[in-house]
Amino acid sequence: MTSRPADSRLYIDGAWRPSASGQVGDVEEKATGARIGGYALGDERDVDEAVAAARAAQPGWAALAAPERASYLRKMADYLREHYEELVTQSMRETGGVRAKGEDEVSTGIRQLDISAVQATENAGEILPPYKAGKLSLSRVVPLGVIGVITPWNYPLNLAMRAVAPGLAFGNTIVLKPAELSPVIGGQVLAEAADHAGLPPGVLNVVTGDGPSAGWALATHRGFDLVDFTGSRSVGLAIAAAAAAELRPIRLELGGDNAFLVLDDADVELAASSAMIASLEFQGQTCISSSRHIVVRDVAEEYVAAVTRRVEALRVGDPMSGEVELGPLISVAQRDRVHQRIVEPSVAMGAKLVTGGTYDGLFYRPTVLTGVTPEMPAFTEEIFGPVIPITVVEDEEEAIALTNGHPMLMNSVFTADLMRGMRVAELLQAGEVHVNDAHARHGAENQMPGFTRRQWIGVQRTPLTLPAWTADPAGRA
Ligand code: TXE
Repeated sequence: MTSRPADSRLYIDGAWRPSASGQVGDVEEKATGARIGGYALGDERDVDEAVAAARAAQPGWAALAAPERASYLRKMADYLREHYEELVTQSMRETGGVRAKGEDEVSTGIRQLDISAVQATENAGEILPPYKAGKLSLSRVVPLGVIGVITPWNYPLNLAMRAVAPGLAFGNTIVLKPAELSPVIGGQVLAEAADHAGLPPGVLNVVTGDGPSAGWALATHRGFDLVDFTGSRSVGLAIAAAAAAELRPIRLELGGDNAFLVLDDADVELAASSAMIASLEFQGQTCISSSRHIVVRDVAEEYVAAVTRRVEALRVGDPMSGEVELGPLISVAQRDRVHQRIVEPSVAMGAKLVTGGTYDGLFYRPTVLTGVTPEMPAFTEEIFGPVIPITVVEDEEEAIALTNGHPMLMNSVFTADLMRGMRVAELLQAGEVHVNDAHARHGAENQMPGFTRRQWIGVQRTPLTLPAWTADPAGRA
């Protein structure tokens, strides 16, 4: 264990400090409800100071040679590697994920630092074909400046790192506000890594606190060149409306109502096994979770049976105390949302509860619903819980039509014919589509936003001939 204090602090301008209010919130272990620490409750005073520190640090940070910035990132990665086991455990306790999820989260965070360290030294811009003779035209990649980052609780370390690593690598400075449900693994740990790496003061600042106070102060602060938000659609909408009124730049990554298509020629057993990952990994609390299974009638009965067999065999419990596949949901609010806003109303509207639909505390039994129609919440809402809603369609065409028209991040298509899979993938509106696979994250990690913009510079290399009227009248013939 590091010498981490019981109550985490804010990290502003290279120094650890309590929040201006002096107040501390509870960090809970999700599976047991035990208090495992505290976190400083920052507010707008702390955000103001963090923005000022980031602003002051930015020109110097951007002026460093790219390999120097990269070496700081590598040292941050070293810190995470040295504390790997401890951080996996911290993630499991704070998020309620099983060990494989914790390992994925920490190792992805490390990889993001490694990748960004390389990318920063590779792409400084281009020399462009001159648009007129005698000109040298350059397109430089330059940092946006000071970035505000607000992150969620589901993959706290790597969703923060997805912004922090490339942001820092390209010369931005950052103020990070992690989710209050996971402030240590999603905030304190990044600050520890920065501190360990000797990052210049102000380059990375971490202000923990609640959404409506620290979060909103950050989201609406005018000192940022961009605010990057990952979280719920409702908060994203409020941030977008406030930003639009003042023309402040933002980037939002919200949830998705992702689809899992099983076509008539699919390997049904493979599809059913993949469905466990697609919909139940981390209890379904992932923005890329499949929350609609759209299955062609020819294989529907077999698919429902194959999925149900697997779901019924899954073990749900405390990830720290034994072999389980599913841990607790993150909060009572999240559990109630899944049960009262998705499962119960869908059943009331005619969906059949094949298995699950019950809970004990935060432990929700994985659930299969059949007979789901496009009007039901199980079809129209992002679920963010361990539910597999199955909708039967007649053919591929109907499957594609029903899939599109929803906000989607990632889809899966199961078919024995890879060319057919490619063709269907091209017709789907998701940013990422997997054929015979789920949650594979092909390539997305290597294409993280770097928070950069282009600056074009044109230099006149040869003597310029200007029109006569621009000449000094005193010298005119
Ligand atoms: O998210 P919130 P919640 C979705 C998913 C889930 C729902 C609820 O649908 O069911 O969100 O999760 C900060 N101003 N996703 O309630 O509230 C908050 O402190 C500024 C999808 O936890 O959006 C936290 O740091 N900030 C997502 C962050 O916003 C505010 C992953 C996310 O919290 C704020 C998680 C405010 N007024 C949930 N209120 C994904 N895309 O992966 C809260 N925050």
